[in-house]
Amino acid sequence: MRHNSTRLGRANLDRLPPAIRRPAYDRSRVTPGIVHLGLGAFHRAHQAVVIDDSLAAGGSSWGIVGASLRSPDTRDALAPQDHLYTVAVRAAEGTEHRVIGALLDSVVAREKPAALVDRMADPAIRIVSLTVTEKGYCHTPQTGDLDERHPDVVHDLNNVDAPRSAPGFIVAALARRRARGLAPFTVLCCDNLAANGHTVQRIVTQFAALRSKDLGKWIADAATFPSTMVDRIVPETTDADRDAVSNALGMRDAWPVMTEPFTQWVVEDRFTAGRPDFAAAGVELVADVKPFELMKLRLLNASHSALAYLGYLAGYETIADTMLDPHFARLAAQVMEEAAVTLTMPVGTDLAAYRASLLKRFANPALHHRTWQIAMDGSQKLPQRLLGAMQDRLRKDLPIATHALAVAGWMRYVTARDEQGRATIDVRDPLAAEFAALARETGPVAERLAPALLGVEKVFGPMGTEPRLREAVTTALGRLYKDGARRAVEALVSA
Ligand code: CS2
Repeated sequence: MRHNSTRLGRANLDRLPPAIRRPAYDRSRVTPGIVHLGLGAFHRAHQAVVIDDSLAAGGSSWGIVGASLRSPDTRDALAPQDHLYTVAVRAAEGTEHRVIGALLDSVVAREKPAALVDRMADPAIRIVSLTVTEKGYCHTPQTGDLDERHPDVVHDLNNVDAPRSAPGFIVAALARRRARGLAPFTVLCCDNLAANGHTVQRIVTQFAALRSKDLGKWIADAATFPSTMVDRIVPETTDADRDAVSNALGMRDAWPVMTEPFTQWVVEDRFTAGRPDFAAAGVELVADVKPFELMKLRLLNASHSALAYLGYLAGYETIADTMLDPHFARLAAQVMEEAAVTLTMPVGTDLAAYRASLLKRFANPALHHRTWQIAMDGSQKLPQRLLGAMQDRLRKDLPIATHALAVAGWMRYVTARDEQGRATIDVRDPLAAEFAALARETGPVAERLAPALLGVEKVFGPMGTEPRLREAVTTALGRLYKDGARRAVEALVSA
């Protein structure tokens, strides 16, 4: 095939078909201003696109240096194509392709940790942004505190100039800047954590204080950690996606990213060392992101997780497949209904329209978003997605049946056994072994399994002993064992 011989790259941009959008600025003049930790598909389909727009709108000093913490795969795919890659925006009506130029270089932290610290300490770098997923912060999601016994934290405290973890890199680079008399960079968390900026500030200052009290204080006083709400659905790229994009391009892109038309980024405007022209690139700059973050976590992510666990158990491969089942579409709507009353939004926010738009996005038939992908790392996701809303509802004496079924779906899922009792579920979670051991001890009995999992403090904290929560989750898990996910969902939404 023709595209196999040509590779996307600087020298070939002019040979792309006219319908393919490409960088609308002189890329040779762009210099790095941002180091991004966690160079995954989400960053490339979300923040990097915004930066690409802001480069087109002017400022050429905000190019991105991307760092993968562990795997060399992204660097190996993108370096041979001058770090150019395609974003394929998929809708029922068709796909739009856009080549992004904002990523200038990439590094693999594991290979040369000291070089990455150097780069982050360079005065030209004024923002360090992150998408390292929930588990990348080495914290306890339930409390928001640094997990001082996390193996990466222990490692990084013993190897301060050659760290492994995201907090370790941030602290090492900030310490270096302080020693050189430089201002700190702004730390911009773009992960789905509750109060993500505050949470990361807490984790980073706790980490720094373990090195030295002064350093902790300097970071707390001088650095800023704006909170952000990031939103765009980005499924994992498959080989079929690579082929489809390469065909559209007429040349090979080794790692394009797939996404939906919708994109949103709400950011607190607290940047100590300047920032790109975000407003020109469609970013919403606000004084307080918290309500938007909670709205997204409790409406989008909560219903996403509910669909992922229960949909997976019911045998659905993707979110769009799951949404074709009217009972599951209703389930998603019902999770949102339960969560909505726990939110306090600024005047003018149209929550009903937001909820309706989420249901449409989930149903996008062109996105192949696997339930298994979203089901990953539930131990890190449950507190901010489901448990917070349950706690708020219980405080108001409101029922929690829909959220309880979602939590029960997670419990059933982490046993790693499918509805036929076969050990077929590939559970990816930092606590997977602990959950599997508990499930082995209790057996598939709701009255035993539910309390055992609710007792995992890191996930449930004190909520695990709340009697109403216990009862609702145990009842829901009992239904799942008795009737299976499909019938349990149907019964719930028909009640
Ligand atoms: C998903 C999110 O994988 C997951 O847990 O719920 O990645 C979701 O697609 C994004 O937050 C959408 O912005």
